[in-house]
Amino acid sequence: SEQMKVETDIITLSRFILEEQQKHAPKATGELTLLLNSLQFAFKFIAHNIRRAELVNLIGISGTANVTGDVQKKLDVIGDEIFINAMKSSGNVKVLVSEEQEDLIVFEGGGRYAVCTDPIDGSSNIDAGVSVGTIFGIYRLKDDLTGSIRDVLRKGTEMVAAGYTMYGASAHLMITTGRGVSGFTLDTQLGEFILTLPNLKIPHSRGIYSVNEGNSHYWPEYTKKYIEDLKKPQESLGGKPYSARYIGSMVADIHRTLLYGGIFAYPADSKLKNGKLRILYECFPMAMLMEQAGGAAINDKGERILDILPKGIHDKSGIWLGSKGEIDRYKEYIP
Ligand code: AHM
Ligand code: MG
Repeated sequence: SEQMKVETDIITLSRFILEEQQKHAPKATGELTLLLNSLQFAFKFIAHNIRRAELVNLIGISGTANVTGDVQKKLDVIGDEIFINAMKSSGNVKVLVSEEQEDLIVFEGGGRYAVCTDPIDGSSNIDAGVSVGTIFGIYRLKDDLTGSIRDVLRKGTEMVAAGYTMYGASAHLMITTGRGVSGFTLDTQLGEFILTLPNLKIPHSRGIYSVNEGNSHYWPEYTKKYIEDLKKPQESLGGKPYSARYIGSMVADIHRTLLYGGIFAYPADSKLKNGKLRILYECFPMAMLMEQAGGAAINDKGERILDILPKGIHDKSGIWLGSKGEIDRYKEYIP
């Protein structure tokens, strides 16, 4: 008779979230669970469109510029619309901050949560088929549920969940609700995210650095010195120097860093006084994931990223994150 080796008891994202809630918050209302379900719909829908883009030639300049000044591609607009519609219809989101929207959006009706997102980060890479991703951070609203900027201008430590979905050869979702990091892979046939990396931990150290070295002319001396030293033969690496790896798509660079270890940075410099990456929907979610995976995330002064209090929804910060051992090494150079 025919025999096949089939796993018949897989853990889907929906099952994982329900089981987590039963285990840790049996009296919870289930609103966050519903919100996470709306989120996963947005990820699947965006993944589908990115895949389709090559076929139907969606790629191209849409003619509108987003608030941070870069040229918006059609997929950015589509990703943003998909995200806004999914959050609006979930009924559990009151406030939405998107990289593509200058102002925050306050939805009418209920919802106890605020979501901050970059719907398609790294979109300048799409034409070359490089992986891009959706980054998100979630806050529970403050006591009055009117929904205002106060709900998102908060420290990263106050987030209840954060993560990203990377759209590559497969779609990978990495998520934390403050109890470690779980990794899921989208099975497009089933239409489900399947738990593939339970309780992911980042290696303590690894000889890989990831930074746009084209900006090094503008770096402060201690940053230059740190990177120069990484290029010298390392005793800890059997006499080899560090390897450089930079994709230029944050989600892809962070995904590799989480899995293999190393350090990723977008430093502040004399031109980009606060770096390039946005606090609410780029730095905070990645910092929470890193910490929950056993790594660390700091700014150029060595201060913890999650302790920053943003003053505006699109504020930026220099950022260094990755393996604990690598962050500690960088810290030794900070004057
Ligand atoms: P975007 O939000 O406009 O896509 O820009 C963010 C991206 C990140 O994904 C990436 O880490 C960074 O910009 C790369 O910047 P650079 O090209 O300056 O190295
Ligand atoms: Mg972006």
